[in-house]
Amino acid sequence: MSQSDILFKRAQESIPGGVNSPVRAFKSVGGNPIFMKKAKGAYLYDADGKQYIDYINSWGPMILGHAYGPVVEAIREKVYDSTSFGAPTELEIEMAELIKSMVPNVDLVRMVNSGTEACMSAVRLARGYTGRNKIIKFEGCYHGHADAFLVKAGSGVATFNIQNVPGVPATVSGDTLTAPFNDLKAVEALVAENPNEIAAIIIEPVAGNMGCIPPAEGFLKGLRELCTKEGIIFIFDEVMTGFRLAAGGAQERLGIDADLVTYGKVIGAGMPVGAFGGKKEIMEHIAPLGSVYQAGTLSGNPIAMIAGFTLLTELKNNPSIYTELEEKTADLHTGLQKVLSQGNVPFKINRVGSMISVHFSSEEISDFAAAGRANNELFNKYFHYMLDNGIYLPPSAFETWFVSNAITNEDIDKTVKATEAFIQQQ
Ligand code: HOZ
Repeated sequence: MSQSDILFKRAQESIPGGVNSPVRAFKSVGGNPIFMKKAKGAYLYDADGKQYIDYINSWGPMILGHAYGPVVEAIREKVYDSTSFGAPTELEIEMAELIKSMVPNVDLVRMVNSGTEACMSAVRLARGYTGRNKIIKFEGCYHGHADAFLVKAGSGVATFNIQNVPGVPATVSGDTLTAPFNDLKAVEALVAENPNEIAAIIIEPVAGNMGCIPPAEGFLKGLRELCTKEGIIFIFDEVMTGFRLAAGGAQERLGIDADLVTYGKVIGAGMPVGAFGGKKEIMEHIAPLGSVYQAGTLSGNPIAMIAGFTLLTELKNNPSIYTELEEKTADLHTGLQKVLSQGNVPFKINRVGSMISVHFSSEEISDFAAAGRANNELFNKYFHYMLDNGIYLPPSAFETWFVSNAITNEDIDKTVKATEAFIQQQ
């Protein structure tokens, strides 16, 4: 029995399902989760000491790899000044100024503690600002686990095929309308059927919770125009794409401005942080300036702030990081494309920057339905083959892979070779 198996058995005695977030449970891919002990750079080390090349990277934030030296040092120095004040600090101003300098259409930004909180608060603000209740989200997009978002959601909700989440009142979920990702006409129809009732359209500009799905040409532009015309707040959930796809996130990379943007784990360098920000005219409705109430004792926590501030400063000052990340992930893409093409199994690889995923399917994967029609049983086998070979992929086809800049050419070669060996067996 491995240490992970022993720990999993013990964990189930005191933690629901043995895990603190469902996608970690390996429930859909089968087998027991691997318990991690430490990580450095591109590698994870489990409780048995086995090394893995990491393609999850804490679901995004480890852009420069795990235990990145300057981040570790900054935390170490800061922790002696206290782990929490519950009062304002200069560091919070510096963090807000840094975010504004990287994302020009953010005038004001409020720190929270997770991506869920950021998206939940942004939607409340949009509702408070517009005086409307309904929102539109996209099938397979996941904006955290707040009630309003657990409707046709991606990530674990899709992985475990949960149709209706008990505990979410129909009075709340009834105000969440959904459309297929990349289907502008369906959104236009929803807006026409609900005149002056839609407060916000919230979207992952590059979807990452049903595998990686890029926006189709003109889709985000069409949504932007529709929102402007109808007085709808356009919210970009950049929890995964923010500061990863470019210094200015998906907004910069795709050339589209949202009205509100939400951020998550990346701005805490993996610490529990989130934020939402946007135009002054909207943001000044948040308390204490306005009466849309939103609060948090740990918001702007000094340890989380110094970790995020250090990472974002590195990203801002070294634009070559984005070129390197792009090249490395493109090499991985090319390598996987080559070896998978030599097998007998249809497949599609989607990639935007350092977000990439493989679906075993003969059709384009441009929305949730297509992702669901792929051969996800085969993905599960692929996952385990890779795991056995020291490569840690997300334990679901309904998740994107994240590449860190700590990865080496050798790591990429190893990943491609393992994929080749797997596909030759099919
Ligand atoms: N898809 C999630 C991140 N956006 C996975 C992380 C989790 O739910 O634990």
